[in-house]
Amino acid sequence: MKTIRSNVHYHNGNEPETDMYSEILHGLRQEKKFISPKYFYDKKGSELFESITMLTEYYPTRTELLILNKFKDEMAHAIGSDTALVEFGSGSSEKVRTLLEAMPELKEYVPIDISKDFLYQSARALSMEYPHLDVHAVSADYTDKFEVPELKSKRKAVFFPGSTIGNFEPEESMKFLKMTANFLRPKGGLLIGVDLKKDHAVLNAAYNDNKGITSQFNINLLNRLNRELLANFDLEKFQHHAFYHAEKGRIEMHLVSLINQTITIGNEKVFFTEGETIHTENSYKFTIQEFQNMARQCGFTPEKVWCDDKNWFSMHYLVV
Ligand code: AVJ
Repeated sequence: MKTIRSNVHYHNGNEPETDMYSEILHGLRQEKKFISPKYFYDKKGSELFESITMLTEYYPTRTELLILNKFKDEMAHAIGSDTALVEFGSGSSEKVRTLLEAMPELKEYVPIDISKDFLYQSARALSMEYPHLDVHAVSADYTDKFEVPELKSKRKAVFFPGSTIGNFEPEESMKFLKMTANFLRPKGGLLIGVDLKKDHAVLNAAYNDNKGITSQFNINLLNRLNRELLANFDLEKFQHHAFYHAEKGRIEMHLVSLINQTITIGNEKVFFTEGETIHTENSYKFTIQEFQNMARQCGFTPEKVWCDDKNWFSMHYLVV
Protein backbone atom coordinates (compact mmCIF):
# COMPACT_ATOMS: atom_id res chain seq x y z
CA MET A 1 0.00 0.00 0.00
CA LYS A 2 1.19 3.47 -0.86
CA THR A 3 1.39 5.91 2.03
CA ILE A 4 -0.12 9.29 1.32
CA ARG A 5 1.23 12.14 3.39
CA SER A 6 -1.60 14.46 4.26
CA ASN A 7 -0.91 18.20 4.18
CA VAL A 8 -3.43 19.02 6.92
CA HIS A 9 -2.49 18.77 10.59
CA TYR A 10 -4.61 19.33 13.69
CA HIS A 11 -3.54 20.94 16.93
CA ASN A 12 -5.17 21.90 20.18
CA GLY A 13 -4.13 25.52 20.87
CA ASN A 14 -5.95 25.97 24.20
CA GLU A 15 -9.08 24.82 25.99
CA PRO A 16 -12.13 27.11 26.13
CA GLU A 17 -11.95 28.97 29.44
CA THR A 18 -15.46 30.17 30.07
CA ASP A 19 -18.72 28.48 30.81
CA MET A 20 -21.52 30.05 28.78
CA TYR A 21 -24.18 29.83 31.48
CA SER A 22 -22.22 31.61 34.22
CA GLU A 23 -20.85 34.22 31.83
CA ILE A 24 -24.28 35.11 30.46
CA LEU A 25 -25.93 35.11 33.86
CA HIS A 26 -23.18 37.39 35.16
CA GLY A 27 -23.92 39.87 32.34
CA LEU A 28 -27.67 39.76 33.00
CA ARG A 29 -27.10 40.45 36.71
CA GLN A 30 -25.40 43.80 36.04
CA GLU A 31 -26.99 47.24 36.42
CA LYS A 32 -26.65 47.56 32.63
CA LYS A 33 -27.38 44.11 31.25
CA PHE A 34 -25.06 42.83 28.55
CA ILE A 35 -24.15 39.67 26.62
CA SER A 36 -20.92 39.26 24.64
CA PRO A 37 -21.41 39.37 20.83
CA LYS A 38 -19.38 36.15 20.55
CA TYR A 39 -22.59 34.32 21.51
CA PHE A 40 -24.35 35.41 18.30
CA TYR A 41 -22.63 32.69 16.32
CA ASP A 42 -24.49 29.43 16.80
CA LYS A 43 -25.40 27.63 13.55
CA LYS A 44 -28.43 29.82 12.84
CA GLY A 45 -26.53 32.97 13.90
CA SER A 46 -23.62 32.18 11.60
CA GLU A 47 -26.08 31.68 8.73
CA LEU A 48 -27.79 34.98 9.54
CA PHE A 49 -24.43 36.76 9.64
CA GLU A 50 -23.64 35.25 6.24
CA SER A 51 -26.92 36.77 4.96
CA ILE A 52 -25.99 40.12 6.52
CA THR A 53 -22.74 40.19 4.53
CA MET A 54 -24.80 40.02 1.33
CA LEU A 55 -27.14 42.92 2.21
CA THR A 56 -26.96 46.13 0.16
CA GLU A 57 -26.69 48.23 3.35
CA TYR A 58 -23.96 46.12 4.93
CA TYR A 59 -20.85 47.40 3.14
CA PRO A 60 -17.96 46.01 5.30
CA THR A 61 -17.56 42.46 3.96
CA ARG A 62 -18.02 43.41 0.33
CA THR A 63 -15.68 46.40 0.64
CA GLU A 64 -12.97 44.43 2.40
CA LEU A 65 -13.08 41.76 -0.30
CA LEU A 66 -12.77 44.48 -2.94
CA ILE A 67 -9.69 45.90 -1.21
CA LEU A 68 -8.17 42.42 -0.82
CA ASN A 69 -8.73 41.66 -4.46
CA LYS A 70 -7.40 44.95 -5.73
CA PHE A 71 -4.26 45.03 -3.59
CA LYS A 72 -3.49 41.35 -2.99
CA ASP A 73 -0.14 41.56 -4.84
CA GLU A 74 1.01 44.53 -2.76
CA MET A 75 -0.16 42.74 0.39
CA ALA A 76 1.66 39.54 -0.58
CA HIS A 77 4.79 41.60 -1.24
CA ALA A 78 4.54 43.33 2.15
CA ILE A 79 4.13 39.97 3.92
CA GLY A 80 7.12 38.61 2.01
CA SER A 81 8.16 35.08 1.16
CA ASP A 82 9.29 32.53 3.72
CA THR A 83 6.49 33.73 6.01
CA ALA A 84 3.86 31.49 7.59
CA LEU A 85 0.36 32.94 7.38
CA VAL A 86 -1.63 32.64 10.62
CA GLU A 87 -5.31 33.55 10.53
CA PHE A 88 -7.24 34.46 13.70
CA GLY A 89 -10.91 33.42 13.58
CA SER A 90 -10.53 31.73 10.20
CA GLY A 91 -14.11 30.36 9.99
CA SER A 92 -14.61 29.00 6.47
CA SER A 93 -11.21 30.40 5.33
CA GLU A 94 -13.02 32.17 2.50
CA LYS A 95 -11.19 35.52 2.53
CA VAL A 96 -7.72 34.03 2.74
CA ARG A 97 -8.24 32.37 -0.65
CA THR A 98 -7.92 35.78 -2.30
CA LEU A 99 -4.60 36.34 -0.55
CA LEU A 100 -3.40 32.81 -1.35
CA GLU A 101 -3.86 33.53 -5.08
CA ALA A 102 -1.13 36.14 -4.74
CA MET A 103 1.15 33.94 -2.60
CA PRO A 104 1.93 30.86 -4.69
CA GLU A 105 5.16 30.22 -2.75
CA LEU A 106 3.49 30.24 0.68
CA LYS A 107 4.49 27.06 2.54
CA GLU A 108 2.42 27.21 5.74
CA TYR A 109 -1.09 28.38 6.62
CA VAL A 110 -2.27 28.25 10.23
CA PRO A 111 -6.03 28.80 10.61
CA ILE A 112 -7.07 29.35 14.23
CA ASP A 113 -10.70 29.12 15.29
CA ILE A 114 -12.74 28.27 18.35
CA SER A 115 -15.35 26.11 16.53
CA LYS A 116 -13.32 22.95 16.20
CA ASP A 117 -15.52 20.88 13.89
CA PHE A 118 -16.06 23.67 11.40
CA LEU A 119 -12.35 24.57 11.53
CA TYR A 120 -11.20 21.03 10.79
CA GLN A 121 -13.68 20.65 7.95
CA SER A 122 -12.63 23.98 6.36
CA ALA A 123 -8.92 23.25 6.85
CA ARG A 124 -9.25 19.87 5.20
CA ALA A 125 -11.12 21.34 2.22
CA LEU A 126 -8.49 24.06 1.81
CA SER A 127 -5.60 21.59 2.11
CA MET A 128 -7.06 19.62 -0.79
CA GLU A 129 -7.28 22.72 -2.97
CA TYR A 130 -3.68 23.66 -2.12
CA PRO A 131 -1.74 20.38 -2.07
CA HIS A 132 1.62 22.15 -1.69
CA LEU A 133 0.52 24.13 1.34
CA ASP A 134 0.94 22.74 4.86
CA VAL A 135 -2.25 23.57 6.74
CA HIS A 136 -1.94 23.53 10.53
CA ALA A 137 -5.43 23.91 11.96
CA VAL A 138 -5.31 25.11 15.56
CA SER A 139 -8.45 24.99 17.67
CA ALA A 140 -8.17 27.84 20.15
CA ASP A 141 -9.63 31.04 21.48
CA TYR A 142 -7.08 33.44 19.97
CA THR A 143 -7.90 36.18 22.50
CA ASP A 144 -6.34 33.93 25.16
CA LYS A 145 -2.87 32.40 25.38
CA PHE A 146 -2.51 29.62 22.81
CA GLU A 147 0.11 27.30 21.36
CA VAL A 148 0.93 26.86 17.69
CA PRO A 149 3.10 24.04 16.30
CA GLU A 150 6.72 24.63 15.35
CA LEU A 151 6.83 26.18 11.88
CA LYS A 152 9.45 25.96 9.14
CA SER A 153 9.05 29.49 7.78
CA LYS A 154 11.39 32.27 8.89
CA ARG A 155 8.66 34.52 10.27
CA LYS A 156 4.92 34.80 10.80
CA ALA A 157 2.24 37.15 9.51
CA VAL A 158 -1.15 37.30 11.20
CA PHE A 159 -4.22 37.78 9.00
CA PHE A 160 -7.18 39.23 10.94
CA PRO A 161 -9.86 40.43 8.51
CA GLY A 162 -13.50 41.36 9.09
CA SER A 163 -13.03 44.28 11.49
CA THR A 164 -13.58 41.85 14.34
CA ILE A 165 -11.34 44.15 16.39
CA GLY A 166 -14.34 46.52 16.38
CA ASN A 167 -16.06 44.16 18.81
CA PHE A 168 -13.35 44.65 21.45
CA GLU A 169 -13.44 47.39 24.08
CA PRO A 170 -10.52 49.84 23.69
CA GLU A 171 -8.55 48.17 26.50
CA GLU A 172 -9.24 44.72 25.04
CA SER A 173 -8.03 45.90 21.63
CA MET A 174 -4.81 47.14 23.22
CA LYS A 175 -4.32 43.85 25.04
CA PHE A 176 -5.04 41.92 21.85
CA LEU A 177 -2.58 44.00 19.80
CA LYS A 178 0.14 43.62 22.44
CA MET A 179 -0.40 39.85 22.56
CA THR A 180 -0.28 39.69 18.78
CA ALA A 181 2.95 41.74 18.68
CA ASN A 182 4.50 39.31 21.18
CA PHE A 183 3.28 36.34 19.18
CA LEU A 184 4.96 37.77 16.05
CA ARG A 185 8.28 38.72 17.59
CA PRO A 186 11.12 38.75 16.78
CA LYS A 187 9.91 39.54 13.25
CA GLY A 188 6.57 39.57 11.50
CA GLY A 189 3.51 41.51 10.44
CA LEU A 190 -0.21 41.92 11.00
CA LEU A 191 -2.68 42.33 8.11
CA ILE A 192 -5.88 43.55 9.70
CA GLY A 193 -9.26 44.80 8.44
CA VAL A 194 -10.58 47.89 10.24
CA ASP A 195 -13.93 49.56 9.59
CA LEU A 196 -13.72 53.35 9.30
CA LYS A 197 -15.71 56.27 10.70
CA LYS A 198 -18.04 57.70 8.08
CA ASP A 199 -21.41 59.37 7.43
CA HIS A 200 -23.68 58.34 10.32
CA ALA A 201 -26.54 57.52 7.97
CA VAL A 202 -24.38 54.92 6.19
CA LEU A 203 -23.37 53.40 9.53
CA ASN A 204 -26.90 53.33 10.90
CA ALA A 205 -28.29 51.75 7.73
CA ALA A 206 -25.67 48.97 7.86
CA TYR A 207 -27.09 47.79 11.22
CA ASN A 208 -30.75 48.53 10.46
CA ASP A 209 -31.30 46.83 7.14
CA ASN A 210 -34.62 46.95 5.30
CA LYS A 211 -35.13 43.20 5.29
CA GLY A 212 -34.72 43.01 9.07
CA ILE A 213 -31.95 40.40 8.90
CA THR A 214 -29.81 42.23 11.47
CA SER A 215 -32.84 42.31 13.77
CA GLN A 216 -33.25 38.54 13.32
CA PHE A 217 -29.52 38.09 13.99
CA ASN A 218 -29.82 40.03 17.26
CA ILE A 219 -33.02 38.29 18.40
CA ASN A 220 -31.62 34.86 17.51
CA LEU A 221 -29.38 35.25 20.55
CA LEU A 222 -32.46 34.89 22.79
CA ASN A 223 -33.51 31.84 20.82
CA ARG A 224 -30.09 30.35 21.50
CA LEU A 225 -30.39 31.04 25.24
CA ASN A 226 -33.83 29.41 25.27
CA ARG A 227 -32.45 26.30 23.61
CA GLU A 228 -29.01 25.94 25.14
CA LEU A 229 -29.53 27.41 28.62
CA LEU A 230 -33.17 26.49 29.16
CA ALA A 231 -34.35 30.09 29.23
CA ASN A 232 -37.87 31.24 28.38
CA PHE A 233 -37.45 34.56 26.54
CA ASP A 234 -40.54 35.50 24.53
CA LEU A 235 -38.96 36.65 21.26
CA GLU A 236 -41.98 38.85 20.55
CA LYS A 237 -41.36 40.84 23.70
CA PHE A 238 -37.91 42.11 22.73
CA GLN A 239 -36.97 44.46 19.93
CA HIS A 240 -33.76 45.07 17.98
CA HIS A 241 -32.26 48.53 18.48
CA ALA A 242 -29.01 49.65 16.80
CA PHE A 243 -27.54 53.14 16.56
CA TYR A 244 -24.26 54.95 16.04
CA HIS A 245 -22.92 56.57 19.22
CA ALA A 246 -20.71 59.32 17.78
CA GLU A 247 -18.91 60.29 21.02
CA LYS A 248 -17.92 56.69 21.66
CA GLY A 249 -17.24 56.02 17.97
CA ARG A 250 -19.24 52.83 17.93
CA ILE A 251 -22.41 51.14 16.75
CA GLU A 252 -24.34 49.78 19.71
CA MET A 253 -26.81 46.93 19.38
CA HIS A 254 -29.40 46.27 22.07
CA LEU A 255 -32.42 44.10 22.71
CA VAL A 256 -35.14 46.27 24.24
CA SER A 257 -37.70 44.74 26.57
CA LEU A 258 -41.15 45.86 25.38
CA ILE A 259 -42.83 45.23 28.77
CA ASN A 260 -42.06 44.60 32.45
CA GLN A 261 -41.23 40.90 32.52
CA THR A 262 -39.43 38.19 34.45
CA ILE A 263 -37.58 35.53 32.51
CA THR A 264 -36.19 32.24 33.75
CA ILE A 265 -32.76 31.03 32.75
CA GLY A 266 -31.87 27.63 34.18
CA ASN A 267 -32.94 27.98 37.82
CA GLU A 268 -32.46 31.75 37.96
CA LYS A 269 -34.87 34.60 37.39
CA VAL A 270 -34.05 37.90 35.68
CA PHE A 271 -36.37 40.91 35.81
CA PHE A 272 -36.72 43.47 33.00
CA THR A 273 -38.53 46.79 33.20
CA GLU A 274 -40.23 48.13 30.08
CA GLY A 275 -37.62 49.84 27.89
CA GLU A 276 -34.67 48.22 29.67
CA THR A 277 -32.12 46.71 27.29
CA ILE A 278 -29.56 43.94 26.96
CA HIS A 279 -26.51 45.46 25.30
CA THR A 280 -25.46 42.77 22.82
CA GLU A 281 -22.75 44.37 20.71
CA ASN A 282 -20.37 47.26 20.21
CA SER A 283 -18.80 47.71 16.80
CA TYR A 284 -16.10 50.36 17.06
CA LYS A 285 -15.20 52.48 14.04
CA PHE A 286 -11.80 54.15 13.68
CA THR A 287 -10.03 56.78 11.63
CA ILE A 288 -6.81 55.56 10.03
CA GLN A 289 -4.88 57.79 12.45
CA GLU A 290 -6.71 56.48 15.51
CA PHE A 291 -6.03 52.88 14.59
CA GLN A 292 -2.37 53.49 13.75
CA ASN A 293 -1.80 55.38 17.00
CA MET A 294 -3.32 52.56 19.02
CA ALA A 295 -1.19 50.00 17.15
CA ARG A 296 1.97 52.08 17.77
CA GLN A 297 1.25 52.13 21.49
CA CYS A 298 1.15 48.33 21.35
CA GLY A 299 4.52 47.87 19.68
CA PHE A 300 3.60 47.92 15.98
CA THR A 301 4.97 50.12 13.21
CA PRO A 302 2.35 50.92 10.58
CA GLU A 303 3.82 50.05 7.20
CA LYS A 304 1.00 50.36 4.71
CA VAL A 305 -2.76 50.95 4.56
CA TRP A 306 -5.14 50.18 1.71
CA CYS A 307 -8.69 51.58 1.34
CA ASP A 308 -11.61 51.55 -1.06
CA ASP A 309 -12.41 54.66 -3.16
CA LYS A 310 -14.95 55.96 -0.63
CA ASN A 311 -12.62 55.39 2.34
CA TRP A 312 -15.23 53.27 4.08
CA PHE A 313 -12.96 50.38 5.06
CA SER A 314 -9.23 49.92 5.62
CA MET A 315 -6.70 47.12 5.63
CA HIS A 316 -3.49 47.79 7.52
CA TYR A 317 -0.14 46.10 7.37
CA LEU A 318 1.84 46.70 10.55
CA VAL A 319 5.16 45.20 11.56
CA VAL A 320 6.92 44.47 14.84
C1 AVJ B 1 -18.43 40.59 12.54
C2 AVJ B 1 -18.08 42.16 14.29
C3 AVJ B 1 -17.49 42.73 12.05
O1 AVJ B 1 -19.58 44.58 13.78
O2 AVJ B 1 -20.17 44.72 11.71
C4 AVJ B 1 -22.88 42.72 11.76
C5 AVJ B 1 -20.98 41.91 13.31
N1 AVJ B 1 -23.24 42.83 13.86
N2 AVJ B 1 -24.12 43.23 11.95
C6 AVJ B 1 -19.88 44.07 12.70
C7 AVJ B 1 -22.33 42.48 12.97
C8 AVJ B 1 -24.33 43.28 13.22
C9 AVJ B 1 -19.84 42.55 12.57
N3 AVJ B 1 -18.49 42.01 12.89
